[in-house]
Amino acid sequence: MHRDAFTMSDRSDEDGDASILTATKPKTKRPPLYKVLLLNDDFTPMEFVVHVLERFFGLNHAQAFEIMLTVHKKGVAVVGVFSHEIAETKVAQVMDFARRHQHPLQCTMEKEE
Ligand code: TYC
Repeated sequence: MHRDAFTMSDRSDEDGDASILTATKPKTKRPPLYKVLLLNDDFTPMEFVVHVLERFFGLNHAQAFEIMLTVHKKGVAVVGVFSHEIAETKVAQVMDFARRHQHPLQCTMEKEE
C-alpha cells in the first residue's frame, strides 16, 4: 500500500482500508553550536595567551600565535565552536587558569546563528 507525506481524508484507498495520514516535517534540527571568544586586554602577556590556546584548544604553536595576534590587533576572535556543554567547560577552564595566574584575560561564549 502506498503511503505519502500528505493528509488523506478518511476514505477507502485503492487497497480498501481507511487511511488518515498526517503531513510531518522531517525532523532534522541539530543542537545549537556556541562560539568561544577570546577578548583582548592590555595586561595579559602574549605568551600566556598562546599557552592558553595550545593547552585548552588543542592548537599548535603557530595556530595559537596567529589567533593571539588576531585578538591583540582586532580586540576579539573566535577560538573554537562547540556544543553548549563543551563551550562552557572551555570558558570556565580559561577563566580559572587566567585568574589563578592573576591575568585579566576574558573568555566568553555566544550562540552561533
Ligand atoms: N594585548 C596583550 C598584550 O599586548 C596581549 C593579548 C592578546 C591579551 C590576546 C589578551 O586575548 C588576548 N600583552
